[in-house]
Parts: sequence; C-alpha cells; structure tokens
Amino acid sequence: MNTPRKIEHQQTDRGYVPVYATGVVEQPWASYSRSEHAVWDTLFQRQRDLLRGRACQEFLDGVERFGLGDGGIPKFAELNTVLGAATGWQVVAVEGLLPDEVFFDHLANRRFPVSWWIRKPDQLDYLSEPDLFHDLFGHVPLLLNPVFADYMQAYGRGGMKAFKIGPEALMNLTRLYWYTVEFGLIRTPAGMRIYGAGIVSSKGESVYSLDSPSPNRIGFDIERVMNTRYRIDTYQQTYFVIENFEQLFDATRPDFTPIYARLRQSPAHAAGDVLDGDRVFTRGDRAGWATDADS
Ligand code: HBI
Ligand code: FE
Repeated sequence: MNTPRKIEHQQTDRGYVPVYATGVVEQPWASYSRSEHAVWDTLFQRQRDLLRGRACQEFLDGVERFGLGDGGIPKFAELNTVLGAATGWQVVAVEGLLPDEVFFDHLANRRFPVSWWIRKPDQLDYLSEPDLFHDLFGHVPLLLNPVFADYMQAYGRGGMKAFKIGPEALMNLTRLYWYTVEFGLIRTPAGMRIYGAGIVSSKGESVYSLDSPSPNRIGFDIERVMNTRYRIDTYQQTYFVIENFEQLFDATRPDFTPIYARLRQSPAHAAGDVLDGDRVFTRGDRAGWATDADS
C-alpha cells in the first residue's frame, strides 16, 4: 500500500494524531478501552446471530475468514494481511467521513477507509456518522469476494470521473452507492439475502429489509437506481435486488457519460415510487413511511 504523505497532527480526544494527506491515521489499537472492546463484542455477537439466514453467504464467509469474532476490536494490520493476499485491498484508518474525491481516490486504489473510533455504549442502535463497527463489520468482509472487490474499485474510478463532471453526476453515483453498497439485497436459491453494509450493521434494518411488507423490493437497474432519491434518516422505502455480484460489476463497464446526460433530462424518482418498467418482487404497503422529503 502506498502510505500517503503525513501533513499535520490533529488534536483528538486521544491527543495529537498524525493525519495524512488523504485523511489516513494510524489505528490507535493500544489505546482502545475495555469498554470500547466490549461495544465491538456486543454489536458483533448481536449481528452475527441475527444475520444467520439473512446475510448472503459471501458476507458470512468473509466475517469468518477475518476472525472478526475472535474478541475485541480487530487490528487493521492483521486484517490487511488476509485482505491484501485475497484481493489486494487494504483497510486504512481515518477520522471519519472524507470529502467525496478523497474517498473515491481511496476506493480507486483499493484502500477502504474505516473510522478508527467506535460508538459509545448508549449509541448501540443509531449514530449519525459511520463508526468503526459500521465500516469494518459492514463493508470489509465482502472485500474478500473478488467480484465485489472489483466492483468497489470500479465504483471509486467512476467516482473520480463523476467528481470532475459535476454535482448531478456525483449525485447519480452517490445513489448507486446507497442502493448497492449500503442497502443492497441479492437473490439466492434460498431466497433474498442482504449484502448492503448499512443493513448488516443495523439490528432493526437486518429484519425490516427482508421481512417487512412495508418497502418495495425491485430488480436492480443502474439507471433506475441512479435516478432514485433515498432516505437518510429512516429505513429504506425501496430496496434494489441484484441477481449476483457479476451483474453489479458488469453494470460499471460502460462509460457513464451518456447515462448522466439522459438522467439530467429526467426528474429523479421519489424513494418509494414503483414505475411501470420495474421488475417488482414486492410492492410495499408503505406502512409507517415518513412523509417528509427524500434526500
Ligand atoms: N467517507 N470515510 C468515508 N466513508 C464513506 O463511506 C464515505 C465517505 N465520503 C463520501 C461517501 N462515503 C459517500 O458520499 C459516497 O456515496 C461516495
Ligand atoms: Fe457505509
């Protein structure tokens, strides 16, 4: 991994930490408290038990291969030995959300940014920004799957191009990330399964996304997804379903420029819309949906 250049020391509640040009810091593993390790163990055991029969097998296999349940917050350096050998990806510790272009550059270079801090015991069920549990447990196991790993790098490259095109293209790509990497479902012979990080790291949504009659579940189509607004503050009103990870990676092969041009001509769909051309697996009954504006 090409270690980014150090640029400054940033004051955090653990004193001064070196922050690199691309937001990368060292994982302060030795300074995690017993309570922080216990938060990881609590969240891990709860989600592992809940996700049996709910998360896709590729995700569950990744969790086992990394030994994420061995007790306490994992050491990124140890995970990177396994991850680097499998798909050339590396986990890098960061302070939190990064500017889009910095984030895309990491993905384009097979570096996945993981927040070095973990939520407090009183934040188990909701927090405003992705923490170590969301990023590491939610996103990293699937990076051991070669096709999904290729998709994530292709997404990062697409993000670098979209960033140069402009805000509408960026929004189209952000929606693609949201409805696949964060909240995606996948069909399997045993039924629908979860692969999205935002779902597998959430106790409530791990159940709601598969069991609730409220949301729509619609077949994945990249233009449909890029043109559909989403919910930040509630469970999703629509989940998009892929057949397999190859379908996802293949969707990133064409140049997106003509897609962006077409989408600029058509108003975005509301998060809960069901359209004539949709492949509808479940038409939601909309129970409990928020009525305020989508993002
Ligand atoms: N930064 N650290 C971090 N993690 C993310 O998941 C992330 C980000 N910056 C931007 C971002 N995600 C989203 O805008 C993506 O849709 C690009
Ligand atoms: Fe995420």
